[in-house]
Amino acid sequence: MPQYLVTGAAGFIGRSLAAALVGRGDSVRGIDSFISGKRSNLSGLEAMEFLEGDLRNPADCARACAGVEVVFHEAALASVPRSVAAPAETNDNCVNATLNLLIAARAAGVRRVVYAGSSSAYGDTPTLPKHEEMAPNPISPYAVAKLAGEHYMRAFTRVYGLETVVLRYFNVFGPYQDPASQYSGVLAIFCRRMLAGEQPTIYGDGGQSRDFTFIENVVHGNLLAAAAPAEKVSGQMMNLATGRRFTLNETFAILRDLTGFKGEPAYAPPRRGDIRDSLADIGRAEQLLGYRPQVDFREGLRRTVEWYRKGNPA
Ligand code: UD2
Repeated sequence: MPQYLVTGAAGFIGRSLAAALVGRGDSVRGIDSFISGKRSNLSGLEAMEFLEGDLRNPADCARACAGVEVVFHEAALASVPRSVAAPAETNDNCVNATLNLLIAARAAGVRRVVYAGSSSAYGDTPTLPKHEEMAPNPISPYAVAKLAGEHYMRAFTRVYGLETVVLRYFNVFGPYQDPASQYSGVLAIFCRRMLAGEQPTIYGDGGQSRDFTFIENVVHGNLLAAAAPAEKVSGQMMNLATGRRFTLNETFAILRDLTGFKGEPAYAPPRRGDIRDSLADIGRAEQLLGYRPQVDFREGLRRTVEWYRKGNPA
């Protein structure tokens, strides 16, 4: 029986986490519906037991959770603009799916669920850095949906005693992030376009900033969250980020050096549902998990550009 379940195992973050678990010799099951995950992301994960399934379906959740000790819940439709275009779809795949998964996890005797939360929960409040005591202020349907999942986690700990840990990710980037969709993360899109010599588009004036977090830091935080003592972390929510922020204009300049792109960005009107600035206080994850960022932004970008330059994704 696998010890770990990774939902969204064919997606960017799920795939990376599953690879780390498999790499250290753990037994892992992955599930993905391929709505946004890619079959090609499963290559290299042959040691993982894979289920094609959809968390909107309770029977698939039950199959996925059977015999598992710890669940990493990474499956989601991860995009603010996608949720603006289709809020019900985001709700089904984030909120309903998460509730189904929790019900199945409890029924199967899963010990702990580690949940991929989102920095979007903080919304557009001017206070920086964002710390966990701040009242949530979700703006987009996506932010609402990811925040609802957080509340379900805490409720399942309080009411049923299921161990849950919420990690609020801040703009994760790195190898295996899909650059090809209009709903992709900005750095994946910029890497792909600039390596191809195509002009990237900045929505707004480019002064908006993000605590861009390299994927290895997120994997590291998840492994710590799975292993930490329940009395320290169960029912807790914490930021998972770097504690540094870069504007899109700064990011473009760094990428110009890394990719050799010669042009300027195009500027277009700001995106609906966007927030201006995002920066994490990472003190709580440091205190509760012993978390420290392993790879800084520039090094993460360098590795990411190299990955796309090699012709990935295949
Ligand atoms: C939100 C969350 C993030 C994660 C993500 C879903 C915040 C602060 N962050 O990311 O934690 O949950 O949703 O994967 O809420 N942009 C351009 N040009 C492009 C594409 C994007 O300028 O071609 C801009 C976009 O308008 C935004 C910034 O880049 O200002 C980042 O956009 P994103 O879609 O990469 O991520 P974001 O911040 O919505």
